Amino acid sequence: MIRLKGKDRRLIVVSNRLPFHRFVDDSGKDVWKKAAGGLITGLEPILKKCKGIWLGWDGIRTEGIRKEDFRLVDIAEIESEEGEKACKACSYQIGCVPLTEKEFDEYYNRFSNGTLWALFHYFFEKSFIDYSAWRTYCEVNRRFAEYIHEIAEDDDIIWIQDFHLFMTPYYLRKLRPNQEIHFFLHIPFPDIDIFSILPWQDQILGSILCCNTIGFHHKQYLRNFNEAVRLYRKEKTGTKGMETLEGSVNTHFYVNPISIDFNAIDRTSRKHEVLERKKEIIRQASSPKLILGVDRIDYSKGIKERLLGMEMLLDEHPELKEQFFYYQLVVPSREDVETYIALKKEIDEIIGRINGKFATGLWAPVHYNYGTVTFEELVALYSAADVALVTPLRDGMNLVCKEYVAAHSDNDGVLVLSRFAGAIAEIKNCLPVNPYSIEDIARAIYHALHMPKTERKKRMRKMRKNIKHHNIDTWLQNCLRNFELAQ
Ligand code: GDG
Repeated sequence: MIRLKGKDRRLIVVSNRLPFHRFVDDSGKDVWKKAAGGLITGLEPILKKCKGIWLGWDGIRTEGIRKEDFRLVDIAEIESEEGEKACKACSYQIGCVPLTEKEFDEYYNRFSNGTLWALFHYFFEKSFIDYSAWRTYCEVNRRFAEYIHEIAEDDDIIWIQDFHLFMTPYYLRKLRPNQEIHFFLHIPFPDIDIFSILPWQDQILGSILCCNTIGFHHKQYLRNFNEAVRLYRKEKTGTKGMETLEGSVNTHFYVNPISIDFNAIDRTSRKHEVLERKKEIIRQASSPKLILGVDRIDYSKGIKERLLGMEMLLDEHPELKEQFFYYQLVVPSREDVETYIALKKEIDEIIGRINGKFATGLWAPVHYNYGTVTFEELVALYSAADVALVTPLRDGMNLVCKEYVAAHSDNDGVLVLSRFAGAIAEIKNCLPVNPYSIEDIARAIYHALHMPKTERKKRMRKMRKNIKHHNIDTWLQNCLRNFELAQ
């Protein structure tokens, strides 16, 4: 429960995906696998504390939409691939919203990822306009709204997350004129020149303006949004075939950068098994320095450019051969989307070329892991790494950089961070880079590898203090303060 406006209220978080994906095994039994991603990292600690419900797609593509596919499941009851422990510690409910194969393709792959993700991350040349995909996106967003309507009580706080569900507030407001509905955007809100490319900008603005609050990670995203709203209100042509609901509430906008459960990561980094694993990783790396990259596979994360920076560094500084080892963890994502398949192939080829070019005896500069690791393993990797390379070409926030800092309870380590990650506004003691400039990346790696220990420690202490102070609890409290301010 969450205390808001003098009452204890149930929280219903709504996002495209649930924190667990469902699989059906050979015997027809449901098996759940923990999913990884920034939204899950940010929101799961909140659900664990407040209980409540998390609504989203469970990962199964159905043949049609049947009533029994919508269901509420208690996390403590499900069988997960990782073993019982993963679920027994939690006790919130998940509510499954089904998607068909066609909807998965049009709503998720084509519209959410192909159109919105690309455009909102400034890759307008990759973004495409597909009317059929837009219609399916609206149908699926309406389905989410109808399911929320079915299970919600009047006093529940409905908190809709991210760009996959831009149209859900509109359909939900029609069904529930007096419900408290909030929205948080986890990706950048782009400049007006980019946003205006979208033929459905009015519908999207009209829909999210049906919410009581809208939250952003960065003040620039709010500035861009304000400009879009100003033009929308000035030139208003109507929301094209939709009843105008905008104005039914007085929407409050706010900035609140999401964070991490600092204490949980810090505590994990001090655990005996994690410290042992850290030692083992350092031994296995068998080079004086370990550099780490952790990213979901995505062109916006700048993995390719980072590898080219690494290649330039080794071309210009052959004396660095055998002096470091670069471990790149790439988390599979959007594996059905053509652009992502092509990106993976390109990354594979670049890594092959770099290793072929610089390998000596038993040493090769890049170790590449395409998959996911457990939370403990991730913390061990972070704390073993002397340098973290977090160089997205554009990122709403980026939690990996904050996790790297939280895992360094030894107060050591250097963070190289992109100027285009939302996190740069808060993390002042990193080494900032232009992620499009491979020269800049090469220079920053060189600097990071040669930074004196006293400077490393001074910077790391300051970064830790900042992130420890603005953690996931303070993020939630700030969001709730903004919910209080809303009508
Ligand atoms: C979106 C926005 C914004 C990664 N590999 C493993 C694993 N992870 C976890 C990391 C981190 C998360 O995934 C990735 O978070 P990011 O924030 O870096 O990126 P997105 O997934 O793109 O998230 C982003 C975020 O939403 C929140 O608002 O910051 O800008 O794009 O937490 O730890 N976790 C585990 N194993 C892995 O192998 N356990």
